Amino acid sequence: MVHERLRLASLFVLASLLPALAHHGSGSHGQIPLKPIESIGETWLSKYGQQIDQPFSGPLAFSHLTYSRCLEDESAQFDVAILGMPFDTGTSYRPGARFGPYAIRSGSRRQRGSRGYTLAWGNNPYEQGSKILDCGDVPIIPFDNSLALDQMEVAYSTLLNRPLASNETSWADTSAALAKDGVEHPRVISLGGDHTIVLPILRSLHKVYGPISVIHFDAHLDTWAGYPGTVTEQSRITHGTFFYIANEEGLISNTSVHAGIRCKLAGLGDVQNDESVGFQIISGEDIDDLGVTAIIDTIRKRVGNSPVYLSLDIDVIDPGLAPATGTPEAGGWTTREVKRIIRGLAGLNFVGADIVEVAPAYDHAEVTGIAAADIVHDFLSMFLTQESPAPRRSPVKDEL
Ligand SMILES: *[C@@H]1O[C@H](CO)[C@@H](O)[C@H](O)[C@H]1NC(C)=O
Ligand SMILES: *[C@@H]1O[C@H](CO)[C@@H](O)[C@H](O)[C@H]1NC(C)=O
Ligand SMILES: [Mn+2]
Repeated sequence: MVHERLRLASLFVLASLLPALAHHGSGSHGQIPLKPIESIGETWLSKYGQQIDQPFSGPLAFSHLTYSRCLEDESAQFDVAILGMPFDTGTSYRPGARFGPYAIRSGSRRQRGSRGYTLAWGNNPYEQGSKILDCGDVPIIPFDNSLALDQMEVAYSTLLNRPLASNETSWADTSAALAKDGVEHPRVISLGGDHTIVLPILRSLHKVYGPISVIHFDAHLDTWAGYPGTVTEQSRITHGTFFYIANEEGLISNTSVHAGIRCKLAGLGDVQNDESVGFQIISGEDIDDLGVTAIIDTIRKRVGNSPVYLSLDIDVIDPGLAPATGTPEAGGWTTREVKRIIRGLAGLNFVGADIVEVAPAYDHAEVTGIAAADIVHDFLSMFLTQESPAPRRSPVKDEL
């Protein structure tokens, strides 16, 4: 029976190909025949005109956006900037996240603004009246972390303080009120880089917004006070301690929340320390016992109307679906679950977001880069959609 179906199916495929094959052979009926080059003066432009890049052609910018060296080109204006932070000298285990911005951009090649509509969100973030630019990478020094942290903070502040490209962004109503200077600031989506990059980002955001809440997706707490052997001031700053330092510096508020925690701990002392840093824990297992809706409600309640920063460590996703990361932990959330939770967070007062710890040397078939790029698309939707879409079926005919 199966065999019979296969045979029928292949006959059908063959039958549908025949006209095309015949056409190819004769080169005449129906379609436009390919004209030979008519003169030596014929150029690509005169023959083919302006073409958009194929998904696999063209320079590497996020989602085929304009790539602009915004740090140096002060005339570059945007409402949302994508900024690479290729830094990985704060990692405790496998290095390689300095290639994260490259991998996320590469994973985004099948995305583009003109095909940005998703059924899940019911909109296209590129068509909400905001100007989105790929602002390139910060050229971070790989030999001196104190210098690297300063470079990242200066770069972030440079973009954060650039005037908006337009005043038609969806967040414009509330954000001026949140900023200390009463001015609306652009949003930056940072591509890490190891998780340490969030410390200079929070330092920069604090100057504009004061203490902010953090929604932190991660397998790990990243609130530890230090690692054994980190005796100098600089060595205290790592991808597992930056939130502790951020709290010491008064950068974050005590209404922050983790989502997806499942790493092994030294004991309950780690949890007490985490609380004192300002976090509430939603564990990886909570998704089975509470479900995504309760997780979304918990996060929303915790951060309320405060200015909020979202930081997503790719290791929150199960290593089976996102293997390319420095400190993988078994038993994580699916990409779809993470996307669902993000979709439940629209309308909060987001002041920025990042995705970190993508280390493509450990990837297979780009699965991690593609997942990360897809989540960046969700960040854009989250920033530029006023309210989370209601749970719904795919559009039925009368909705179209
Ligand atoms: C946006 O609004 C601000 C404050 O009202 C104004 O100074 C600025 O020129 C406006 N920018 C654009 C692009 O309209
Ligand atoms: C945060 O700190 C303030 C001031 O100390 C306190 O009133 C509030 O209850 C704390 N909130 C949480 C969620 O711990
Ligand atoms: Mn982390």
